[in-house]
Amino acid sequence: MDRIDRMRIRDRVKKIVEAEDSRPLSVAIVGQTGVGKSSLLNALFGTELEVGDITPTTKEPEPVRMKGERGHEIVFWDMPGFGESATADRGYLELYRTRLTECDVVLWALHADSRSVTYDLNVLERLLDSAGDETRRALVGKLTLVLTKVDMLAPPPWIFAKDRKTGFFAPGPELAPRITAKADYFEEVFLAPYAEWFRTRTYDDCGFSPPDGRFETTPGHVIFNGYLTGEECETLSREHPEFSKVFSRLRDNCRVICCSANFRYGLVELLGVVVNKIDLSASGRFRNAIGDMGDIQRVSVSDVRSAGTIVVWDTRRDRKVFDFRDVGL
Ligand SMILES: Nc1nc2c(ncn2[C@@H]2O[C@H](COP(=O)(O)OP(=O)(O)OP(=O)(O)O)[C@@H](O)[C@H]2O)c(=O)[nH]1
Ligand SMILES: [Mg+2]
Repeated sequence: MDRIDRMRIRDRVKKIVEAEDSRPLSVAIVGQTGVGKSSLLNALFGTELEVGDITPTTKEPEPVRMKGERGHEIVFWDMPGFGESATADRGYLELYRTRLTECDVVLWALHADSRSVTYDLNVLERLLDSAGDETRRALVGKLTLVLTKVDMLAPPPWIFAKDRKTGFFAPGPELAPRITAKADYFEEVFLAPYAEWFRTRTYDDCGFSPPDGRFETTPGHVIFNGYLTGEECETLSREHPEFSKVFSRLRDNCRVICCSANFRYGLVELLGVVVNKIDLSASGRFRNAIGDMGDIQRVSVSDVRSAGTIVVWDTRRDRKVFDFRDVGL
């Protein structure tokens, strides 16, 4: 490659980055009513989106803005949940269709403590049914599955690792593999059926050269046509360790993320996947913002205490024996 060619390529990459730099980036969070979409955004961004304990709550798409460097931002759209009623769903489906086309990433939220995906898959099919092959490919490639409320999974305990007045939640030794198994289950039943429609990309930071025909490269990007399973990602990384970061980012594009808004669990991982998935330059623009966000998973001791639910009552003596909220943490 001569000097002129190299300059041409550099100019092209610069143009792509500049074009993407000025493009507004957006993410939609969708899913059934009550799965915890608004709560998750509140946990991520400290917003006060309305949250409902009993009835469907979000009725209109609500924007939440995440600021990056130099004034860049990603707009997260909190969407109304489907499953409220047949009439409401028809309207929401139209909203979803528009938003899905416009957004760069679609977070599809599912309640972790459930096994049924028929209703959600039905909605996804209705969104995709009128789409031609290219549109279908583009839409499926945007999907990231998020399991919400993992704090409700059994068996307990969750561990609160405390330092001074704050700490972090982590699943106990029996629960951690169950959470992984849950993620695998949902990947199998929700994402794997769409394997042939997946087309994801990441930035190229290592001079990637395609190991097989499913990979493509464009200046600055690596594209993977297909669905990269965890197993395949490991095999590829073993065979081509110099490209392991690219494989792992491509794998992240189709991985299921497990979160809890209440325990502020999985939040950094979720944002990392969103930013990687968005585009080549978003990673640079938002890397620092995410770096600073390690603390968003911190929970204050007073919040842990007020979330405490166990009270032991001695019925013979008619008095309280134990109240978690009284425990000195
Ligand atoms: N245990 C637990 N409960 C949660 C969590 N996130 C949300 N909830 C509860 O789930 C219920 C519904 O939460 P929302 O955030 O309003 O759910 P939504 O998906 O936005 O609902 P719609 O706006 O109707 O679509 C509320 O009672 C929340 O307190 C979580 O991480 N853990
Ligand atoms: Mg809501």
